[in-house]
Amino acid sequence: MPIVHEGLAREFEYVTREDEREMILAQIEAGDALMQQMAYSLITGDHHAIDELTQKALGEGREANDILDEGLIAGMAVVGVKFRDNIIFVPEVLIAARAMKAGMAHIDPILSASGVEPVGTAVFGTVKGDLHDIGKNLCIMMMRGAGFIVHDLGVDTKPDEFIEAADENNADLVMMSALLTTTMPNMGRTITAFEDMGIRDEYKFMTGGASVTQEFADDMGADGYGDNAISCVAKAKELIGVAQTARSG
Ligand code: B12
Repeated sequence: MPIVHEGLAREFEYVTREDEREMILAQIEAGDALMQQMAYSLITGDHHAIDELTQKALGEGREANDILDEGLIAGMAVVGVKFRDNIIFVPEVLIAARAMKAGMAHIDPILSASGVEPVGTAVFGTVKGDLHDIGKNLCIMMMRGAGFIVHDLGVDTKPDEFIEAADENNADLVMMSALLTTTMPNMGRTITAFEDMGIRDEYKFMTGGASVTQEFADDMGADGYGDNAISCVAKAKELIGVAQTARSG
């Protein structure tokens, strides 16, 4: 269905990159008016509306997956773009994240009970010395929404903790976030710690965070980098050989 929700149509105009317009529009158009209302409520951070609309959609017998893809993730994709392009800032992102959480609270139990085969397993932490976790949490939420099992290691995560968690959870991906110039090198140190243990090749490493660049990620010896939650999911899927779908955001 084309975009019929006026507010959502206005919000969609913030998506200006041609490739993103195409992908996000496909996600939106896969849904109907109710899904568009959800996407809009997510973008505007109306967590009460998301709470009600998610229950309504489930009550109407819609698939949890569809609600996630066509409503919540479609909305969050627009939020990610607006944030990257400095149209909205941290408070708005946090408010949208709270709305996403309100919807996920109803969807999570259904998805985990449905026995859908997870696409992969990741351990994800903010590196040693760094307490910034907003971006990490956003990435984790999108990764989980895309079907990954993600073990959240929190902030100030030491190399040993990454190693232990990756081993214990039989992870495919080790994902690190860092926002400070002073802590970014700890991503490289973490990879080196895996190398020292002789287990570096058992995992794919991904890095990200506001000041991290592709070049820096390459220098650190990472396998992948993403500059936002959308590319984070897309790259994670690429690295473990999962086909891209609209759901990768
Ligand atoms: C919020 C914030 C804080 C909060 C953190 C709250 C929290 N729970 O996270 C608080 C107030 C605690 C804080 C503290 C500090 N901060 Co601060 N903080 C910020 C701020 C304003 C926003 C960061 C943020 O959350 N952005 C929103 C999220 C969504 O974006 P993001 O983290 O970049 O994540 C996205 C991508 O990068 C990517 N991504 C993130 N991680 C990963 C991982 C992977 C694997 C992938 C693929 C992608 C990916 O996807 C995310 C979603 O799109 C930034 C400024 C800025 N513009 O970045 C400064 C900033 C990062 N802080 C800064 C500083 C200096 C500090 C302090 C040292 C200040 C002080 N003197 O005490 C302390 C350090 C504390 C510590 N040890 O970590 C500097 C860093 C400068 C530098 N280059 O080193 C910045 C850039 C501000 C500035 N311009 O000076 N900070």
